[in-house]
Formats: sequence, C-alpha cells, structure tokens
Amino acid sequence: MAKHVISRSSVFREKFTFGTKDVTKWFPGHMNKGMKQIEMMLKNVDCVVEVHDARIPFSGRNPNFRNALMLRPHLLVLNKVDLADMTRQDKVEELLQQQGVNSVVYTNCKEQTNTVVKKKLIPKIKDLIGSRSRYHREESLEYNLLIIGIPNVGKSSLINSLRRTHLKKGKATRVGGIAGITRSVLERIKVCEEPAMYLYDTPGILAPNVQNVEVGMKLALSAALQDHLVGVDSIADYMLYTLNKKGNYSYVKYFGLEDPTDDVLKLLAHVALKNNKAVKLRSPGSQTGYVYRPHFDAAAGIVLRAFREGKLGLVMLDDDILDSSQGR
Ligand SMILES: Nc1nc2c(ncn2[C@@H]2O[C@H](COP(=O)(O)OP(=O)(O)OP(=O)(O)O)[C@@H](O)[C@H]2O)c(=O)[nH]1
Ligand SMILES: [Mg+2]
Repeated sequence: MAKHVISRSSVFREKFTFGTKDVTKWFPGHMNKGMKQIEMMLKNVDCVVEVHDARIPFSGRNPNFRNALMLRPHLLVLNKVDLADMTRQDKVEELLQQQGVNSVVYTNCKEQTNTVVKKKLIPKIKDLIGSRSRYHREESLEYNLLIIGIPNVGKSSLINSLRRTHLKKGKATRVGGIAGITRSVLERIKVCEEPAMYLYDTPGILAPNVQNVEVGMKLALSAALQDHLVGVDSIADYMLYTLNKKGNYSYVKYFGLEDPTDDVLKLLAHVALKNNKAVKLRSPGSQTGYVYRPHFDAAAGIVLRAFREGKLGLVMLDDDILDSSQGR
C-alpha cells in the first residue's frame, strides 16, 4: 500500500453524502417468485447453505431468509475471501454468533483447487444435518441442500466448485459478473457422491427494503446491485470515500496519481485521460466545432473493475458495524 503522510481531517470527507437515487428499494419480480419457490422447497431440504460476500459479512443479509434458516440447519459461507480483509475475523464471528449464526466457512470459488470446498464444506454440512432431526426425510440416504443468498455473491460458483472438486465434473449452472444471472430455482444438481448430495441453485434475493442507503451503497460497490441502478459515478465516489477513510491509498500508485484525492471527478478525469476515454461534444464556439471531455462513466467502470478484482487491496466494508459493536 502506498504510504502518504496526510492529515485526514483536513483533506478527506468525514461523511459521504448520498445521492437522491433510492437504492433501498430494488426488488425485481423474479426475486418475489424466487422467495416463494424457496419457501416451498424447504420441506424437501436437509440444510440451507447461505452464501454471502466476505467483504460485507453483515450488510445486506436478507432478513426474509430467517424463516428458512430457523427451520433447517444453516451454514453461512462467506465467499470471495480472496478480496476481503479478514484481519478482524474473530470479531466478525463473535458478532455473527450474537446474531444466531454458529457455523461459518470462508471460500474462494475462483480458485481451481479450493481446499475449503474440498475438505471442509461437505463434512461440515454432514455434521450439521446429523445434529438435528430430519423429520420425514430421516429414511432418505440422499441429502438435499438449498443454496440461498443475495445476488452475485457466488452461489452458482460454489455449486460448480463443489462439482469440480467432488465429482470432477464441469459447470452445471451459469455464473456471471452481473447481479441477477440465476433467475429461478433450478433443478437438483448433484455435487457429491459419498454421501449423495444434491443442491438447488436459487436466484439472488435482496430484502425488499435494504436497511439504509449506506448498506445499499456497500451492496452496489460489491456488485450485488446492478451498477445502472445507482450510477457508476456514485459508486466510484463511494469507493474513493471508503478507501480514503480506511487510509488505503493503493489507488494512487495503481492509477498513477501524484497524491490521494477526495475528489472523484479528479480521479475519473485522470483515469479517462490515461485510458483514452473521451467523449466528443459539439461546441460551435470552438475552432473545430467540437470539444473533448473525459468519459467519466467509462473511467468509473475501469476504477470499479480494479476495485472488484482486488487490485486496490483487500477490503472490509463492514468496519463501521464492527466498530460500533466494540465493547458491547
Ligand atoms: N474474486 C472472486 N470472485 C468470485 C468468487 N466466487 C464467484 N466469483 C465471481 O462472482 C461473480 C458472480 O458469481 P455467481 O456464481 O454467478 O454468483 P451468484 O450468487 O450465483 O449470482 P446470481 O445468480 O446473479 O444471484 C462471477 O463473476 C464469479 O466469477 C470468489 O470466491 N472470488
Ligand atoms: Mg447464480
């Protein structure tokens, strides 16, 4: 991380001013249908595997899943751990436990050979299922798992990773970089032979009302919301605010800036210039009749891609929640 001696209070914003776009209400129709399908599936499943993004272990977990989590054994998979700053893992787990989450595993489903998926996940699921009554499913030798979570956290990737690891089989379900790839509850997908385990993939489902705008921005920054709903420029601004607040100035070196900045337009203009991203505008007053200005949205796309690929360092976006629970 680049070292810069800077007096934060005089240079950077202490608070982020949220725009007018309402990011707290984004619940497309397919999510409503998905939630109903999930509720109907519950009687046929032995364990609910909830996948969430390790960079936001608390923000955006859907409270409407609570029913599902209480009725069946529940495992929380914090995925994308390759992008997350887990320095405060103990605190994360303590707080999750206070919220009733007792079983957590951390995964990186981008990795080809994922040792957690290979060695820990199936035994943990087996133990969890063994710890409770399976009711009418007691006789069945097959285990059915339901995978749930908000959009784009890696639910389908986890299924593919399990299949690759345990069955040496290829992709069974579609994966993609934009929220909303899986649109409905899918067929049973076999993920393990011994014991026979099947998984139902489901669409990512957000709470109908995200708690507040800051949670909405964290979801947008981690790509659980589609960018156009918030605007790439606003998301890039929130990213800059967040990195500066954490004293993470790695973006300075990465984008070749001279100094850290709190001005997102300055950052975006610089990135646009470096990447030849300009828009040509009519300007009757100029000699050629045209002027060029930086393509801010294209630059914001480049900046967000770098952040989401981990090029700007590992992050924990829920630091504020960990701080506010300190000493409680
Ligand atoms: N860095 C990183 N990227 C991951 C990981 N797991 C998944 N991804 C990426 O995250 C994106 C979303 O993955 P999906 O598996 O489609 O996520 P999903 O939860 O099924 O998404 P929806 O079906 O849209 O709800 C893809 O670009 C994956 O390659 C991980 O552990 N680390
Ligand atoms: Mg999916």
